[in-house]
Parts: sequence; structure tokens; C-alpha cells
Amino acid sequence: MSSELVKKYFRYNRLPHIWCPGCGHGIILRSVVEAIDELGYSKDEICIVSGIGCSSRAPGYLDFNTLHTTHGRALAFATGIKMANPNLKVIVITGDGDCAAIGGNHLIHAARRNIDITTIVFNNNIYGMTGGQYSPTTPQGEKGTTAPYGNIDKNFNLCELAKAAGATYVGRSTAYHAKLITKLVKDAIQNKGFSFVEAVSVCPTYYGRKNKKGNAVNMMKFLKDNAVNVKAAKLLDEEQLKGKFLIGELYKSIEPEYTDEYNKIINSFQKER
Ligand SMILES: Cc1ncc(C[n+]2csc(CCOP(=O)(O)OP(=O)(O)O)c2C)c(N)n1
Ligand code: SF4
Repeated sequence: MSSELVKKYFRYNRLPHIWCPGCGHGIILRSVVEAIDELGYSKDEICIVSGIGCSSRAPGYLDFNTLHTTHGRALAFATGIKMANPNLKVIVITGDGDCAAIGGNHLIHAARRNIDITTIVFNNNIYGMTGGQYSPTTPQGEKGTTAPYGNIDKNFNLCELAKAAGATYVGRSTAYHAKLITKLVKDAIQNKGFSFVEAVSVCPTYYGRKNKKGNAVNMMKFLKDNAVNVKAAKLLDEEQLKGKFLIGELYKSIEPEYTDEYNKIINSFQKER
């Protein structure tokens, strides 16, 4: 990261960070910070909220209004913050376990309300912080410490889940496609409603080692070789897309936003008095 961005947005006394060498989370965080910087918001206008996990360490490193909450509950806290101060740009940074396992219910309800929160999930397909248990995004057949013979659960497609639940902006990128993360996060923050960005990360320490994915470079190469931009995908047939996953803006719509609707009710009663 450029030293300018570090100086401007990071809490010096919390560095160096403790993510493993080769972890994708640092690259993703850089892209998120770049997005905020490019949008030109003052630090006071932003509030970053997380649950618990390697990914959820991110707000601790950042010099904004930040809140490190309990595992899975980032969206519940973020909802309270947004309701109390709708002028804040509220951003949730979460992991696949935090967001889709213990926090799965909060995700679907925040999406269905279309509350103006941007959720960025650092999806490394595993529970990193607690040592490699399988998560809702661990692909079927792959291993975790809690699935030593291969996981038999079908994995969630997080973007489809967020869209089906009511999110009005959905995008996906990867730690390899860092510039695209910045673009998606910028668009997501500007969307007036619930925005969901899946940033596919790499965890060489647990997911990679357990599943013989090679080192961090190999894992990044996998992302490079298997992600297809939605625009390019339109020109490809089913056979060419087999085993690939889509990146880019996957969905966008315009719907009433929750805090606006809530304030309309408050205002109507205040007028009556
Ligand atoms: C209520 C509760 N249950 C479980 C835990 C233990 N725990 C901490 S982080 C974590 C999983 C983190 O995985 P993920 O959200 O995918 O993030 P990652 O560490 O992979 O970035 C778990 C189970 C906890 N802290 N609190
Ligand atoms: S355990 Fe995995 S997710 Fe956690 S810091 Fe290490 S590489 Fe990153």
C-alpha cells in the first residue's frame, strides 16, 4: 500500500498486522481503503464494523469510526448504527463464516430491508482464525479440520444468497483482481440500499495447506485463471464457463431504502403534533 494511504487511514500503533504471509486479506483491505479514499469522504463520515475472524481484524487497523463486535453480529450492530445516524456511510467487513454461518440470519434480514449498509465479505472458504474448520463456502468434497474426509455440505453462493434475500447491489471480485474490488466497493458505497461485495480471498495457512492448493502464489493463480468477468462471460458458452466463477457487478436495482422509509413514518407523526 502506498505510504500516503497508510499514513492517512491506518492506526500506526496497531501495525504491523498479524495476517499470515500470503494471506489475501491485506490486499483486499488495501482495495477497500482505496475505494474510500477515491470517493473523498472524510474519516468522520465513515463507520466500519466487523464481527470476529481474521478478516474481522480489519477495522482494528483502520483510523475511522470503527466497531469490532461479537462473532456473526456485525450486521446487527451496523443496523443500529445506521438507524441512529443515517448520514454515516456504514461498511461491514466480515468473513464467510461470520457472515454466512453464525451471521447468516442477519445477512438475509439486512438484505431484505434494503438498509443502506455496504457489506464486504472476505471469502477464504474456511474459518481462518480458529484453525481451518469448514465454513458454508467450503466447496463440497474439500477438507477442513472438522471435515477431515471431505465436507459433504453443498456450499453457498454468497452473491446469489444476497440477491435472493433482497440486496440491491451485488458484486464479486478476488484478491487477484484488486482494482476491480476498489471499483465494486465504490459503486456499492454509492448505492442507496443494501450492497454486498464478495471479495474472494486466499488462506494458504489453513484452506490451502489442508487441500493441497500449493503456496499463496498458486492460490492467486487459481483466482486469475478461473474468474471470468460477467461482460466477457456473455461471449462464452456453457462448456467454456464450466468450473469458472463470475466477477464484476452481478446485480443492481433501485428499491426504497429502510432508514428513509422509517424516517417518513417519524416525520408524518411529527407533522401531526
Ligand atoms: C459466538 C462465537 N462462536 C464462535 C467463535 C469462534 N470464532 C472466532 S472467529 C471464527 C470463525 C472465523 O471465520 P470467518 O468468519 O470465515 O473469518 P476468517 O477468520 O476466515 O477471516 C469462530 C468460529 C466466537 N468468537 N464466538
Ligand atoms: S489463517 Fe488464513 S485467513 Fe487467517 S491470517 Fe492466516 S492466511 Fe489469513
